[in-house]
Amino acid sequence: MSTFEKTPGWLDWYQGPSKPRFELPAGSVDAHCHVFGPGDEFPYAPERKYTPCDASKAQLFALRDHLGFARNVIVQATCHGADNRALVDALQASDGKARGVATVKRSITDEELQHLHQAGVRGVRFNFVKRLVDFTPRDELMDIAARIQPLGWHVVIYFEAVDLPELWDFFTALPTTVVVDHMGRPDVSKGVDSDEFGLFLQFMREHDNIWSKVSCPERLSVSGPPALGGEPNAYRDVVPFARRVVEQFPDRVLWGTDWPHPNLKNHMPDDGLLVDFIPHIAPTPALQQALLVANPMRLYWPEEA
Ligand code: 0GY
Repeated sequence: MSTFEKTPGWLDWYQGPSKPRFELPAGSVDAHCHVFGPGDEFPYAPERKYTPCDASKAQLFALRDHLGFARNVIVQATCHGADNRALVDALQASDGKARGVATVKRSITDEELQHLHQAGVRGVRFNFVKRLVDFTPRDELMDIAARIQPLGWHVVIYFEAVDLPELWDFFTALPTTVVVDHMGRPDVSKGVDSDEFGLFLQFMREHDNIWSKVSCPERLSVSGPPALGGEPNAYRDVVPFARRVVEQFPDRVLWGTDWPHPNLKNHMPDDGLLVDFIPHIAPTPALQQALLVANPMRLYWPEEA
């Protein structure tokens, strides 16, 4: 139990997730998840915008095994700022079954980058969601991108759909593979044929270095989860969005649980149900194999892909 006090209203991750009905292909990768602390061992960053509950590496690895994943990609959460110690600790304890995406500052040394690489980091995350981070100047981010490119790393970007027009030129100038978190957070109430989502599809169509995570239906959904014991197709209003991205760009999509689900305000998803969402967005075995195995392996374990 950490001595940090959680943000008021903070929802803890779901205990006792169901066993998914969907059987994941062998070698599946949960390509977006986090560890939080534990705060007493890896203190949360002073500049954080929220204080979470603890979510340890052991708890993440237990969830991986329970759901049937083989590997994880652990993404540095903003509550740890640019202090990647909890991430590195989890990677080093994973027995090669986890790779990471870090947050770094321009001041990072080459030795520190090498240390992260050896631990299993393969990307950096640039966050543009204003409720999560303070502004970082674009020239600083571009410098970081240039530093990590020779390591074969990529850049993960997190932003809201309304901000894509303003960020477009910066994103398309990045010299690496670029992975968008959660489809650029579309407003699903606007519909899959909206100009806003059309712009996102255009963004991917015109730039073949841009990939997308088709994750986080629980974050994007307006219709929400099923009622207890209700129909299994949870978060159905997100299905057309994710399915369109999967079908149009089958070789550039990734999927992740987003465990332990930071900042959800009205419900906490059952991770087993989230896995059951996958066949709705990737309806064929070939699409599932690409989404869950071939694509993440190419990006994070290219030596084994
Ligand atoms: C996510 C989403 C969120 C938070 C973070 O690093 C983070 O704090 O990514 C969010 O609040 O939308 O992908 O975990």
